[in-house]
Amino acid sequence: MAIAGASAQSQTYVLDKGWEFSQAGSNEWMSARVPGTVHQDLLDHGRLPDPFYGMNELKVQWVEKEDWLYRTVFTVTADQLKSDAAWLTFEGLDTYADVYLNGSLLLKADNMFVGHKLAVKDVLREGENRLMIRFRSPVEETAPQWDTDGFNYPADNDHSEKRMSVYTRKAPYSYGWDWGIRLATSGIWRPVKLTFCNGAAIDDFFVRQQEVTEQVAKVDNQLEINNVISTPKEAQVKVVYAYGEQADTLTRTVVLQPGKNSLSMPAWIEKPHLWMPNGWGDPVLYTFTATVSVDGKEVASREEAIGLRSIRVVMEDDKDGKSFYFEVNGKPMFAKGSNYIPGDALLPNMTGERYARLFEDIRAANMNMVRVWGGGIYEDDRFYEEADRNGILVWQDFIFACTTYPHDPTFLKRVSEEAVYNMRRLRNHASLAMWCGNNEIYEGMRYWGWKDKYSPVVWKEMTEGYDVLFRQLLPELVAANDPGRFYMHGSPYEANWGRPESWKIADSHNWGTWYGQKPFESLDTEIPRFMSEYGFQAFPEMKTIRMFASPEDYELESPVMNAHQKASIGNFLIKKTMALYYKVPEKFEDLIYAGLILQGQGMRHGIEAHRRHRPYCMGSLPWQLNDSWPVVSWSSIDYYGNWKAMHYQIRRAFAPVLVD
Ligand code: BMA
Repeated sequence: MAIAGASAQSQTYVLDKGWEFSQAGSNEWMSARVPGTVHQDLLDHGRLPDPFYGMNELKVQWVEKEDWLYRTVFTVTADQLKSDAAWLTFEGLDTYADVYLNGSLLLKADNMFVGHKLAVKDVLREGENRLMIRFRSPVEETAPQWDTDGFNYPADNDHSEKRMSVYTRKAPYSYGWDWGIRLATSGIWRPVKLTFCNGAAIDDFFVRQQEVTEQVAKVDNQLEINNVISTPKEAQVKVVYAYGEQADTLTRTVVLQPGKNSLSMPAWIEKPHLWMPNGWGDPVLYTFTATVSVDGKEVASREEAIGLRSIRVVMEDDKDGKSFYFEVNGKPMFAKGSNYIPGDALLPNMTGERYARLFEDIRAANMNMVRVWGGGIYEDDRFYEEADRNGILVWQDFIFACTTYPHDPTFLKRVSEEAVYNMRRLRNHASLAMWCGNNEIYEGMRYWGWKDKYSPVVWKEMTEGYDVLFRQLLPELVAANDPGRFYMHGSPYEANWGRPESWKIADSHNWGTWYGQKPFESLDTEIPRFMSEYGFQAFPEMKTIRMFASPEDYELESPVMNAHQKASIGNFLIKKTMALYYKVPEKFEDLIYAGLILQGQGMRHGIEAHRRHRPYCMGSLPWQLNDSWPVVSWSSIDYYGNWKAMHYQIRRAFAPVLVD
């Protein structure tokens, strides 16, 4: 691929062309998509059957056991090589990846959740440059860890005999879940970029909101400027913050030392236009632009969309127990939302249009919050941009769910890197409301029988590991890298759905209407302070079932339908609850239809109960919003974006004014 024109200013090129891939050892090269995954590339070349269809999931499992190579060639001009610096940026490599450029090993990546910015000026050549990445099998890579650990982690959503997912910083759901296909992918899942830089670069621009009221917004513009030449240089740094016709400017003249320079440029904005959650007003976004000029010439700039607002999570002991609610711009907000899982089992298939549509669906259902659940990923930038634009608060879990994890030094180092990387990536977003350590690990440790399953020595390891990760490391990193943002060790904080006393404490996951086999009316009395999960399954509509099954499969327990129902007693629970309310239809299509109505009515019942108990209860987040492939699940929107009856019912139940 040829890279166009040189310039005195910095230039960034996306390296998305000319890629090829090959199974290691085969030397058969085929064109590849970047960003992408090996599964998508094999599908494109007809080497894999559609994994979402029928029982094809079983036929594609071999892919995760292989190593895969990706390569491309790009051209660099003599002018470009004269730049002061050059970087190759990988925004995401999935997962164990050795990166070679012109024969030189640049990087050994081991965490899907971090990006890498590599200095390559000395490795680049005029003319053709060869980039190659070798992805090692995520399961073969971790097999020695599993073998020497001596025990099997309680990660029972990992649909494999040896639950190796815990060792790898890779999306947990890709190893299978109780709504998830197992597609343990490899590949260049986020963009690759090449930058030539002259003079200086803005490595980071954090608009830290220190205090925001209707009278004033006090922000600190924190810049990290990289002077890429070897001598000190005088520079003008400018920050412009603008909304509509209004614009203000801060300027500073500084001497940039070679390497990293940190700069703080505080600003007060009088009577700011506040960013408001959906339903409260406009989610106003200011444009903050930072520029660096040397000798009167602009050498670097960076723009951020900033919503000025205050968000406080109020978790305090009170007469009833412990509160849990979001206070936005000084006012308590009843959280109306849902739990989000990754939008696709093949993540690079998520397009900007799909993110935009997702947030239209969230907003249309009168929601003001979405929880990014810990078994998925730290989402794409586009996800948070949409959240900012739509006034949707994001509850962000760190990516840990439903199992204990190792806490050896290598693991902790990877976790630190990913936490810092993602906090720095996301902390400017107005929508980012909180960080939560994990999903349901504390709950699992206390109530899922793990203590009896493991020896006292192993159990001690596990409980110590919990404290190290979620009560020490992550909160310390949040305080240092995203000061002021609320952190909680895990969700639920303490409550357990079988123990009524605990519902008085912070957030609850109430699985009574599902695992507990209780009627929806139980939600009228089982009122938590904040319901962060509760749900009921339904099959997707027939239109979606037809996408993965043929008429001969249209039976509740047919092998194909069972391959798309990952919750072990799911069908039994659907029918059991249905029998409480309706005559259970015999015909498959009718059962599917009745199930959709049932799920919608049940969840609406819950939301109404939670809203009735405001302010004791201050939030209702059904499990779950969406699907990552066509499947039977708790979702309100299916994989293809079709609203289930539940999403319509949620829209009604979350209406601004509800007559009950
Ligand atoms: C919840 C989630 C998921 C799971 C769901 C349904 O508590 O956190 O782990 O998919 O239950 O079982």
